[in-house]
Amino acid sequence: MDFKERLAWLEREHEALITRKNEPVYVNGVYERYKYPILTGEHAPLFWRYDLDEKTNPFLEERFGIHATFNSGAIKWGDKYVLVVRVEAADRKSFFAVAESPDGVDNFRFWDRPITMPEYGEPATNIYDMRLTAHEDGWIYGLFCVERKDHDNEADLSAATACCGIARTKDLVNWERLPDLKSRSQQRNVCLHPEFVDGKYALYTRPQDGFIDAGSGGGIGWALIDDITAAEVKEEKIINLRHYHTITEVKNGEGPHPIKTDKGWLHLAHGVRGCASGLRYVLYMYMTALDDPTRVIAQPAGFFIAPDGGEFIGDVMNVTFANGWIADPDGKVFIYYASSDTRMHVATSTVDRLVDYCLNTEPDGLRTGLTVERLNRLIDKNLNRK
Ligand code: M1P
Repeated sequence: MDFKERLAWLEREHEALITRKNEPVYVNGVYERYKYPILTGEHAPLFWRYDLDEKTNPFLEERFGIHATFNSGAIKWGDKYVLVVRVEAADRKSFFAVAESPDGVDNFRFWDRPITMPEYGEPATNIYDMRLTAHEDGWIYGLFCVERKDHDNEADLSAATACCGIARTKDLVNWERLPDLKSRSQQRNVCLHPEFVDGKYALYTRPQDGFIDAGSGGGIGWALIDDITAAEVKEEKIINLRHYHTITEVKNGEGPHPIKTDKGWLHLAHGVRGCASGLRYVLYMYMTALDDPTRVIAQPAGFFIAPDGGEFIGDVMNVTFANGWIADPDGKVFIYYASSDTRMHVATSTVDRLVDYCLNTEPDGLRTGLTVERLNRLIDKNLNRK
């Protein structure tokens, strides 16, 4: 193929990928999963990946590898479903880019340019996993993980620190960077609650002992912040605890900000456990009281979404992770989740179905005998059905 033929072929393949119609394939009553990922590295525009000038790139070689697209924040933007995607280049650095779809499932297409995120303090080595919140103060906030080299451990090339970066915008293009969150511990998976609580900004936090290890962190935390332009965690309480021999034994973390319903706040989170093949990341849900977002009122046993089929495979195997969902005014919910730190998927449900799932699925009894009792209650109910 000469340059022109190859370019025409690339353009055809790229357009076919972006416009491919997705199909719901897995139905458990709680949500629908879809056959194809909604975003992959190959969805990135060709003009990000290739020098399209025949004079400087006669073989039409890829000049900028886009390796993965995952862990996206989400927001409804006018009538568009918009993701702020963690895009990882072949050099392992991730950055944010916006992709939009007309219906929340199909035709996700990247905006022309990635987000140029202003720096704060020491320039970040990496930034990722933005949680978007349209706050009642009128701004859209993006809270994300900022990774820097751990200068106390220069000799260890993988020693890093994690903290929460904070930026806000009115148009998703121009971002005002605010100071990073001050906290006694390292932080990842921090998310801003959409409403003021007692007149203050409220954060879901995830205190951790080190860059990877949540250790004594205990679970998902909560902190009230006086001034978002100088945010500091002064007091932090754990609102969603981890437990031995559960899906959250090693770590957990809040996903996107909770959805307000008339029965309480619906939360989506991830839980991590260890096994012989490494860490296993699954999604779970819980609900908190409307008048007190820190009081858990329901938490179904086990996972809500776990890796399935090809989702097991990727850069970091056996991972499902979500930091974005969109609830439409008609009650439809689009759950955006990533598999194995590689690609984005969607699952669809409704507020009513998710509330029903949370309120009517029994909690984890934390030991096998109670799991069998729970199963027998369901069997009795069904076998005694008239
Ligand atoms: O690799 C799996 C995930 O690991 C981290 O999540 P956590 O802090 O809960 O361990 C994050 O780096 C996340 O981006 C990643 O998907």
